[in-house]
Amino acid sequence: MYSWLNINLANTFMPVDGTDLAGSVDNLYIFLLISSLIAFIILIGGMTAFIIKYKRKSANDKTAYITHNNLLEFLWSFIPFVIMMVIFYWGMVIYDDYRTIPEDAEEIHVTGRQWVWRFAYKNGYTFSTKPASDAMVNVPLGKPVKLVMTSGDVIHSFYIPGFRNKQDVIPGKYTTLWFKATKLGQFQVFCTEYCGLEHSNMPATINVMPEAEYKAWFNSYVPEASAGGLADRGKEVFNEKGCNACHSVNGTRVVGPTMKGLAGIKREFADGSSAVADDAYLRESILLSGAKIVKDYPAAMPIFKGQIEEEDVSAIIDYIKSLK
Ligand code: HEC
Ligand SMILES: [Cu+2]
Repeated sequence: MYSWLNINLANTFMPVDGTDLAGSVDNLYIFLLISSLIAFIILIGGMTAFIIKYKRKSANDKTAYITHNNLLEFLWSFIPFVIMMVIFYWGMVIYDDYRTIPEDAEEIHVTGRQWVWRFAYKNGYTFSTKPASDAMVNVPLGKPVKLVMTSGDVIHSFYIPGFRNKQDVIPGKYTTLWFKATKLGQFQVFCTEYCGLEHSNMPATINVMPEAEYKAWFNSYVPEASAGGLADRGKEVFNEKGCNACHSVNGTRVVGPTMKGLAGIKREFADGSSAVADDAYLRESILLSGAKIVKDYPAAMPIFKGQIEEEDVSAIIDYIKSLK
């Protein structure tokens, strides 16, 4: 692309593009850069030319007194308007792609803390970026990957320059980021929200592997005997915290609703509103039970905010999702 310039303009200014999204972001960026450059030349060049050409050379120089020109005024308003709308629409299309997460995306849980990232896979594989190790965030080539992220303390931000996407990681809620890697290799992750002393030293590395290799790695990982998968950990916490006293996992009603088949269904609340039981809803129900009271149930659930580690909340949610 841009071979008429004889250089790959995009990669001259930007890190290697590891996703299709990166390519589209770069194209828009190049368009903005070039259209700004052309506008700059016309504007500043024109101004300079007129200054020289129409310089008043003596006191009795007569210059034309022009108040307005309808055609010119229309053109210099309408042409920039059209260019702005092109930029708006182009940006909207890219943004839509960036925010619409494919249904079949691989899910990885991410927790940010001062000053470490922790990753948890469905198969029970978890690792932290500190103390320093060679562990990398393995992801498959050409398959959508969804990061479900939260923070254990302050706001962080998960930025993958090579993928041209980033998302704030916020305490008290889940945010998501997705990508589909189109190049093999390693991509650097930075924290891009100032989060304290070691903020600049909070890297992680994404490792894009061929799909078959990723699958083999994913399936061959055997969690340590005590740990089990993410859902297994969730089951442990569920029983440890006494959730099982009020919630069954087999469909029967105890004090609260059963967890069986809850994930993804529509819930109706005492106040007449409703919502889909997605990750965010489950998280809120677990930590801040009073926020939404399920219809026909008592507001009997204790508040668990501050009682359960973020990692364990993710594990419980995974457990609930496994109870089909
Ligand atoms: C003292 C009983 C009690 C305990 C203990 C309890 N819950 Fe609840 N829970 C309830 C009741 C009652 C409701 C329904 C009313 C409401 O929405 O608050 C509920 C609602 C929920 C919901 C929303 C369910 C739905 O159908 O939409 C989830 C999820 C949930 N609890 C998870 C948990 C988890 C996880 C734990 C343990 C950390 C837990 N609960 C501990 C009583 C309890
Ligand atoms: Cu930071």
